[in-house]
Amino acid sequence: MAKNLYVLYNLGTRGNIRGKAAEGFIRPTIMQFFTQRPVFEEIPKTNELLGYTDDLCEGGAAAQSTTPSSEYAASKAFDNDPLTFQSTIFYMENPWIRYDFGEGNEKRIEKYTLAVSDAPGADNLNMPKDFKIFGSVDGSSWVELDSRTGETFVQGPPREFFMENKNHYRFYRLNSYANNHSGLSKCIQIGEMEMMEAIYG
Ligand SMILES: [Ca+2]
Ligand SMILES: [Ca+2]
Repeated sequence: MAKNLYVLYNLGTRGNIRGKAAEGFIRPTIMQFFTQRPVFEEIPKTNELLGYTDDLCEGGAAAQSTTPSSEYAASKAFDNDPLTFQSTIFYMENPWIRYDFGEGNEKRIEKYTLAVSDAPGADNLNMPKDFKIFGSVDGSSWVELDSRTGETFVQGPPREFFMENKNHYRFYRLNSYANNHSGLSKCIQIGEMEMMEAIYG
């Protein structure tokens, strides 16, 4: 289309075309030439980030490295109850917590939140300080998606974390390498963990 317009323009300047040219072809101004030019190139989609979904951790299955008692099961970090929290065994090193979205329910998680429990006995120093997030399609081979060090938490609104992730995974796992205790405690105690997908336009 643009090429045709260009040809018409050239013919017009020579006065060689019939019809309108005979009546006086008006040369388009440069601005008209460009503004009237049809768009012939698809403008690439910008993949603009529009926002994030709500928490998607519903209906899945939680697990963790060790559990002192059912009161502190991994599911307590995904029960939407700020007064409950999961816990791994106090002195066991390198604890982890995992969430399984289920087969056929893979998610491309690019945001997560972590919150200290509001329970009176909750210890914010048992939140993970140095940790990584991994994703997995099968629960056995894991891909590192995010790495954090020196993170601290206080009771109150959840802390938000953002990470780039180009793939859908069924499983997500948080591995803790240290909490904020300097003593014997190696456990993690998370009141609530949420995971969200990014929404692109
Ligand atoms: Ca939730
Ligand atoms: Ca909870």
